[in-house]
Amino acid sequence: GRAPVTHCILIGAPMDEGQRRPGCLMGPAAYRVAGLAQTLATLNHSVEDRGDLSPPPVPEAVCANPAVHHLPEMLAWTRALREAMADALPNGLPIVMGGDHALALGTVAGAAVHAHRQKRPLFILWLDAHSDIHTVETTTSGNLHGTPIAYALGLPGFDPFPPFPHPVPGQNICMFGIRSVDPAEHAAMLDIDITVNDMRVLDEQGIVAPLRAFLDRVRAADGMLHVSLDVDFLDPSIAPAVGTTVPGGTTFREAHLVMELLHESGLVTSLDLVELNPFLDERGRTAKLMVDLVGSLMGRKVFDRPTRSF
Ligand code: 4U7
Ligand code: MN
Ligand code: MN
Ligand code: MN
Repeated sequence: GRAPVTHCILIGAPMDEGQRRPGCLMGPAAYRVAGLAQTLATLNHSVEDRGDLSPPPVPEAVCANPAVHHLPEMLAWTRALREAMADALPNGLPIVMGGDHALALGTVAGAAVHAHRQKRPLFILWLDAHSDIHTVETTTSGNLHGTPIAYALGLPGFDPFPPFPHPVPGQNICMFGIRSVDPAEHAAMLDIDITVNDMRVLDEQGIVAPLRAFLDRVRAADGMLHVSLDVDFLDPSIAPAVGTTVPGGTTFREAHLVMELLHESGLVTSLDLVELNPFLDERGRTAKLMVDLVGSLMGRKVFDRPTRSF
């Protein structure tokens, strides 16, 4: 049978102030060139491209950690993305084209606002080499792309950010692909009931069992599911266009299998595509791989087995 059509809402977030290597701001353009909208249309989905956000910077923002940089810009992006996400969710499936991972400070907040309005719990699937659970106070790099999980949990240490609208409990957060955790992050995770499927877990158990276990919990709770896909979830040998390469990432087939299982679940309600740095790409291969993964998430199959009617 034909998959039900989804209304996909593309939102561009051309920003790269959440880390120090310029280039992620070209991400939305690269996804458009790589054919994201066409890929979705081919799968019978309707597509609305809302263009790129360009928030004005918030003047005069300061925090106690001298390492933190671009704080006014990050506050502005967080606010703009929270509103864009909360506005889009009632109308379809928002796909936010980043931009570095600091954009999730806003997208997850917007998803939390919407889930609260729907009186449904929010779940987060974090596909990443990193745990991104620093606070504005604990980050030593000062790069806020390493902080969105702590913000979503409602942890202290986020002045001068607005309080996270409706904090997501650790039990509702599941990480996959983890292979780089800083000491302060490790300490934070020991205090929180959060599922950390690091690469060791995936090596031993594979992708399917741990992912199904999480998706079963989302379904049982009638939850909304925000998926945040960091390019560095993938092994750098297949996805070179990223500033923070960490060896030992997921393979082409593991990543596609995650997307295929997510499609089959029918549970995904919003998606971030983050950390693509087109300046570091090789003839667009990472951008194209990310678009292909979205294709699998949205229903493309290797072999679409028809339901037998005879
Ligand atoms: B990404 C790091 F020190 N933990 O805080 C930091 F290892 O969005 C990396 O997952 C953060 O790419 C990576 O700077 C953030 C580092
Ligand atoms: Mn990340
Ligand atoms: Mn990462
Ligand atoms: Mn990164």
